[in-house]
Amino acid sequence: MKSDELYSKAKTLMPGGVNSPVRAYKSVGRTPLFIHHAKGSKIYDVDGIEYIDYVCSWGPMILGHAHEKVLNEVKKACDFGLSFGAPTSRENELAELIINNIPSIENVRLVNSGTEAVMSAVRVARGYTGRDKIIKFRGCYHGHSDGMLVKAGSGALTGSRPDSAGVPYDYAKNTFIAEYNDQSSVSRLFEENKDEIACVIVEPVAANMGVVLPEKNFLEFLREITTANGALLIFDEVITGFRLALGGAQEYYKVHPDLTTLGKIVGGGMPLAAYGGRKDIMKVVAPVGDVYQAGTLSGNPVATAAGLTMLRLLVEEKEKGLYEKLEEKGNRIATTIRSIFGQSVWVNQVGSLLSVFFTDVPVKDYESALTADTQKYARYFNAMLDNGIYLAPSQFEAMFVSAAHSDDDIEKTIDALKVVSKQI
Ligand code: KE4
Repeated sequence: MKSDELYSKAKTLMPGGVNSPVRAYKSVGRTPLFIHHAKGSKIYDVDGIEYIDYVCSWGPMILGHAHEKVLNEVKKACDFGLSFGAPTSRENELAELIINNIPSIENVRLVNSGTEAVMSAVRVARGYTGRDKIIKFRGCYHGHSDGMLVKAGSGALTGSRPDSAGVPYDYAKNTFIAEYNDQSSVSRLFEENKDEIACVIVEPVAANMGVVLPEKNFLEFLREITTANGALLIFDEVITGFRLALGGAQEYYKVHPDLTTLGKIVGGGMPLAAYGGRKDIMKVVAPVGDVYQAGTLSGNPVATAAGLTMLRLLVEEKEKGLYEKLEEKGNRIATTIRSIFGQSVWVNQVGSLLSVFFTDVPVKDYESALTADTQKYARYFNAMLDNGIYLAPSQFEAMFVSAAHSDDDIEKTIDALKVVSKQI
C-alpha cells in the first residue's frame, strides 16, 4: 500500500506523520490513508481505491468535493495574484453574504481558521466586558488556543487546569468548565463568579464529543443567563454554520448569540474562517477599538473566492430544498443504523450531522458519550473502510453528509452497514 510507504516517510518528517492529530488514526489502529484526490461524495487514496466520504474534510464539503463552480472561481482568482495584504472587493462581498445570512452577525472579521476565530471572539468578549473569566463545556472543542485546552478544575470555584502540555496554568485558570445540557452547572458558575464572567462559549450542537444535541431550552437558558449576568453568549458555529440551515444553528434553533464563530463551510475548503456579531461589540476590534487582532492572509483573495462561491451556491441551493434534502439523507442513514444495530448503538442526528455511539445508553452529554465502546468503534471504522466507506477515525467525531451523496451512495452505505454489523 502506497499509504504505508508514505506514512513511514511522513513520520520521519512531521510529528506523528500528520499535520493534525486526528489524521493519525491513533484510536483506530491503522495506517492513515494518504489521499490522492476527491470528487463529489468520493475520495480516492494513493492506491486508487475509491471510498464514499462521510468526513468531507471535517465539514467544509457540504456540496461535495471539488465543486466545479468553486474550483473555477479559485482558478480565476489565482491569475490575479495569490495575496496582497490589502483590502479587496471580494472581502466586502463575502462579509455582506455572512451578515445577510447569519441572523446575529451585523459586523464580521475574516480570519484563517476556526481556532483563530474562537481565540479572537473570546478576546473581544473580554475586551468588551472588561472581565477575564469564561465558561466552556466539557467535551466541546473550540480549536487549540491556550485558553481552550483546559479541563475542569478540582472544584467549581477554582478555574481549570491545562489539558495540554505547554499551556501555563495562568492561561487556564480563567476558563471554567460546565456540563453540556446541565443548566445547574452553568448557574453555579455564575453564582460563584458573580459579575466576573465575560462570556459563555458553546457549540450549539456539540460535534466534538460525537454529536450531542442541545436539550429543549438549553440554548434559550444560556441566552437568558448570559444576558441576566452581563456576559456575552458565543455560538461556535465552525461546524454548524451554514450546515444546519443557511443561518446555522442560530436559525435552526431560533436562539441568537452575541458573537458567532464560523469556519469550514464559510471557506469552501480553503483556510478561511470568521467571527462576528453585534455592531456595538465588534466596535472594540482594532483598528476601531483597542482589542488587537490581525492576520497576513486574513481575507485572502483566493480563499474568499472559494468561500464566496460556496455561500452563493448555498443561497441558490437552499431555494431548491437543499437543507430539507440534507435532513432527509441524514435521517435515513441514522434510522437505518438504528434498525441494523438495534440496542447496541445510540445515534444522534440533526440535519446532515450525525454520530453512532457504541453504547446502549442514551447519549445526552459528555458523561454518557464516554460510555461508548471505543474499541468497538475502531472495529466498525476499519470494517466500514474495508467496505469502501470513509468515516471519521474516532468515536468522538461526526459523520457529515453532503448534497453530493446520492441515493446509490446511501444504498451502498446501508449494504456495508449490514455486512459490518455481523462482523464486529
Ligand atoms: P480549526 O482551527 O481546526 O479550523 O477549527 C477549530 C474548531 C473550532 N470549533 C469547532 C466546533 C471545531 O469543530 C473545530 C475543529 N474541528 C475539528 C474536527 N472535530 C477539525 C479537525 C482537526 O482538528 O483536524
